[in-house]
Amino acid sequence: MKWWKNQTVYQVYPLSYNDSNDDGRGDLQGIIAKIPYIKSLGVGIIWLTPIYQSPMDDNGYDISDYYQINPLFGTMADFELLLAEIHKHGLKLMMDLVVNHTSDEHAWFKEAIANKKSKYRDYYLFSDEIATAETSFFGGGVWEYSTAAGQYYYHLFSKRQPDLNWDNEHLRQDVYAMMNWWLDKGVDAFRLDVIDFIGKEPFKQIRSGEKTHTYLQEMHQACFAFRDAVMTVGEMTTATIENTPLYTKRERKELDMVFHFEIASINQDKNSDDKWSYRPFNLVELKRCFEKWQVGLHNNGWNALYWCNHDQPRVVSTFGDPVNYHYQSATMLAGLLHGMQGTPYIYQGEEIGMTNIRLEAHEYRDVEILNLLAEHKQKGIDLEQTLELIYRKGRDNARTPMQWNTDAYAGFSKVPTWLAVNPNYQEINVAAAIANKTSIWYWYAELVALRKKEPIIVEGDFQLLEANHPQLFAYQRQYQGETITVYANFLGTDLEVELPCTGEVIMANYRVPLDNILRPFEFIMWKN
Ligand code: ISL
Repeated sequence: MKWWKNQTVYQVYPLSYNDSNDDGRGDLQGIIAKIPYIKSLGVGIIWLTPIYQSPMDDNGYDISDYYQINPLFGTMADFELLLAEIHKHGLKLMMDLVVNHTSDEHAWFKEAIANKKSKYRDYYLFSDEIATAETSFFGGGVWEYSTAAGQYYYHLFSKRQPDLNWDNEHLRQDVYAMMNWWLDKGVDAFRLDVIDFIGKEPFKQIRSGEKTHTYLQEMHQACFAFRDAVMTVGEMTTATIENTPLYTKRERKELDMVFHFEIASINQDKNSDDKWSYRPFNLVELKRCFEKWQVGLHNNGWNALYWCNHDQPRVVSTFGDPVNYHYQSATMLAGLLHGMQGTPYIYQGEEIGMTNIRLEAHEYRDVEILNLLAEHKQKGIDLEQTLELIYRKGRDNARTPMQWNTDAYAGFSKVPTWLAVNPNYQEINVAAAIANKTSIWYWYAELVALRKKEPIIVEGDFQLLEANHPQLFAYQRQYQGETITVYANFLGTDLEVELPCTGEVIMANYRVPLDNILRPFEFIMWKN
């Protein structure tokens, strides 16, 4: 069995985890101090979002030097200590790799625009005209004029994130050399940012073409094949159940697993690729979507299971009820996901049920939100209306500082923080969660432990029960004569339903189940 199959990943967003040097922003020494905390949750792998040199236009997803640590976060010595401490605690480190694009401050790009003859010109994508009407993820078109270059360059994300030209072989070799440099240092895993786009054909408006597979196979040979056990997860907005096995089937030698977006975008307008569009989610559709991926990848790939990350609003705010049923809804949602097959990802603060935040327009920091505010202002759209969209889906919901205790700034820092702390830190914080044996935190720890203890959670198949029920989320897992059955009330009202009641209750967020009724957000797992 691959070493990560029964493990859980814990995602750290360094800017918001723990500030050790009182500048209002998190850093590597801050993370080092919290490794025992992370370890205590039982997880096996820490995923760090980018900590490389960066002007921070997109909080590190705009890298200006792949070989340097951003001084904001610390030094290379701090990084090496972090890695050593992670290994000392028996944990593994997953680095975030952003190689679809760089920062416009990367030396390659600076040379590319300064000198048409430079070999780096072809590391990026230039055009004499606006070649396509395609729009970028963060608003506006994908072609931006550079006066220095005298041409337009292509960017799928902010205009400060020019896309790399993966058709250039030298670029590819430079990237592989850099990846090997990190792997030689002892990094155990990579999360590959928007990796489906490396096979783009910008002039044909194709973002994820066949070439993505060619390059991933080449990368695999260059960086992973000769090493024991590097774990890789590709983030792909274009992943479907049909194309995902092509990335993850072992014999194809590409990646281990993929983050798809079908659950994360379940409350988005189906006919629109605008993430801000909204359509209330439908439980039957949500269940069917999970079923499709659980059944589709069983013995045919591997799921990356997540509700939350640094780009998504907090799950308890989206699907739960943080006001009336904070504990019940957070634990129900966690139980559903962690009972499935795949590798679960916990995003910092999810383990204590951190929630969304409502800020004033000037308090937002995310480039995507700032672009939206500017665009809507220009179009004359009412600010209140724009803020409603941001409250629901804005990425800063996930990026507020980690809530450690009831001290000023939630114990994250001693000074004003780069992004506001959620005022609910007085109730929702790690110290309170640890002090209360029946908190969300202990529920997560139990789920993480269960995966290590029960092969059925790792290996079992998946069968959705009562598929068309509008309020009940129920499923069964089977493996070698054992069965796990899960029943969950997805809403905040009582639900009369016949419960299976066979076997032993192994997880129950109301502890003692009643007969044939599920209370608001009640979750029960039986084993027999
Ligand atoms: O969150 C999204 C838009 O709101 C997603 O579409 C997101 O842009 C997509 O998931 C890609 O995300 C990754 O690459 C981006 C970076 O901003 C995100 O933080 C990262 O997770 C560009 O590097």
